[in-house]
Amino acid sequence: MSSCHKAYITTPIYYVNDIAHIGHAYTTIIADTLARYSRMIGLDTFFLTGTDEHGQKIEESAKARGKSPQEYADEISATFKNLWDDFGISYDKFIRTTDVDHMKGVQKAFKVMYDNGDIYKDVYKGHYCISCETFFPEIQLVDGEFCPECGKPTTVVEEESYFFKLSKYQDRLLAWYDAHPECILPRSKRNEVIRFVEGGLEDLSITRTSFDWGVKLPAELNDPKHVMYVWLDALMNYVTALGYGTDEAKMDFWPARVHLIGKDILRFHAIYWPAFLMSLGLEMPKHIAAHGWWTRDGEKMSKSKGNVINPKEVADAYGLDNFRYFMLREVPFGGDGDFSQKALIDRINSDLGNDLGNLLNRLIGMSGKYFEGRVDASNVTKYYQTELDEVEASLDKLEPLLFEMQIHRYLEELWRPLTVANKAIDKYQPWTLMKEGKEEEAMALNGLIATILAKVSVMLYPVMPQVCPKIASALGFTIDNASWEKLIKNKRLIEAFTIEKIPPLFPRIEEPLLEQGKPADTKEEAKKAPVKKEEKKEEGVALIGIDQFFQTSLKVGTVVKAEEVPKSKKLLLLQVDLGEEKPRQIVAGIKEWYSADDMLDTQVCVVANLKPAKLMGYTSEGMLLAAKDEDGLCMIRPEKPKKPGTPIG
Ligand code: ME8
Repeated sequence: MSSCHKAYITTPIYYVNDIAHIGHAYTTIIADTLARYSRMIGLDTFFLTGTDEHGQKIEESAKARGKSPQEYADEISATFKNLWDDFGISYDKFIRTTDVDHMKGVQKAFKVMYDNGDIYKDVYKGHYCISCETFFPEIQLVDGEFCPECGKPTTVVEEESYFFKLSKYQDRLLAWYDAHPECILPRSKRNEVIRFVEGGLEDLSITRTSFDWGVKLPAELNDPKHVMYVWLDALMNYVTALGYGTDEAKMDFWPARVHLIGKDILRFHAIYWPAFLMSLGLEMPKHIAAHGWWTRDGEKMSKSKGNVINPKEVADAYGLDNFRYFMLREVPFGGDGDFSQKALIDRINSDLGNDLGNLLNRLIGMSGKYFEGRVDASNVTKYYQTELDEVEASLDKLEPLLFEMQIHRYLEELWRPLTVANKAIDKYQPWTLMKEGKEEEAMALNGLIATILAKVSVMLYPVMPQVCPKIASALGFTIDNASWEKLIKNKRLIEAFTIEKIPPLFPRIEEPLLEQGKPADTKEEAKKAPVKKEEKKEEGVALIGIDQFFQTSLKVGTVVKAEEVPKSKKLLLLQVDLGEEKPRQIVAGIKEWYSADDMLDTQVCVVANLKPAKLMGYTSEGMLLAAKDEDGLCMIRPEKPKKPGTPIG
């Protein structure tokens, strides 16, 4: 079924309980780069992305916002799609797990697995982490209660459930890993997976009865209280997007060339997914490629910490292609990366400005000064064969590096021809050649530089799809499959052309473009940003987007200690448990209405991601929500007791 002329490339489908941040952008940009490369070299390419919209987590998030799950999913899914459209991501399909065809396909898959005896009904007893949508055996829990992945408390579940016979596939999975050393990339990750599977696989609970927001079982099973486990539903997207179970016209794209994922979801993709595929009688994906984690200032990014980097802000400030280059060049695929504006600026000024942009400027200068803008590469081999050989040797290494996901090495290797070019100018000195009357040699040098720039811009295009066509246009050609064939596959020289002067592509950046040496705090920005005239207002307050709202982290807390702030008429000093390692100290101006005793052991609603402030010498690490009118002030509290740290939204 598969063909080596086809390339099916996927990203994870993103949960709609969060707005897109640079982690999501990273995965999507890598996938976009691979898709663009595949198309450029003439592969029939299908690039899939989308959103994951079912499950308990989404149902709860929607409820907390007073929305139906569908309404809520529609809103957030659109924010992902809009961002990718804004970024020019070249996806061929944006799937949503609430699409009718997807749901039909999942039901079909369930039926196939059921009919072939891989699904049975039993009772599930164990622990479930709603945040990770994952079941954990007791032995894996931290302190017998907390999720080993995200650290949040798990819920004890005892309910009737259908199970998938994962254990049955243990040996076949191990045989697959063994026979395909490149099935999981980077290869080191494959060993982790093998060790996990060798440790023994338990059957997997694949339905739930305690909530409703999911795909129902096939009607034939006549068991309407069950909905499918969100991971079964989600993983199936990779084949339902090609029409599995409905219109199977695109199934000839299967198997996937690569499923791009973050390392957090490797187990689902490298163990559950292949086992499901085996049960369905479908081929295995060629590669599952797991990249590392982006942190900010060394910390995991999360909404509650308020340290999420908004990829749109970074791209708007620094240029989308520069941002793409930085992400792909800075971090070895599979390794973790820390975002800093300094590193981004260094890459732009050094790699892009000095090495690439300056080379183009030098070529424009030389051609203009000596040859009225003409560039002719006819005599390059006569004078500069050594340089050409060196360039071709580097270019030959590129494609395998890309398909092995060594994208940082791909870019590193792609920079060698630029070094060859810059060195050649310094060594042969066109001004000296001209002085000595060696015009032919000087023109050949021009041709060499133009050829190198042309080849580099073709191979850099998948990473920098906006900038490279500009370079190509200055050099008189267009980047497409035909120019790739000529310049890269057939190793030809650039055809004679007259160079076009273009403004510098990478103006030097002297200092961080986003506030405080880091991306601006969106809330602060929002306060400062002038409200556009046409923006609607609600009672004099500017309307904000849902993503701006999500910048605020609201949580339920329990007051575990309360005392008066000495000498203050207004302030109480509270210690509030937000489900974190230690309680937060909050200084609240509520003493006129509540005594310390009134507050002790009560629940409150807290703004959890405010910058700490000092009040009467005490640091306050949050703010309580309260309502005040002419009759006084009252606290806003959850209607029923909730666990400390429960998000409000
Ligand atoms: O897991 N650094 O969705 P999700 C790097 N719906 N990458 C990051 C990141 C970070 N800090 N944060 C997120 C799900 N990602 C499931 C997937 S697929 C059948 C179902 C990226 O919204 C990374 O690719 O939690 C990670 O795997 C993905 O976002 C998780 O997105």
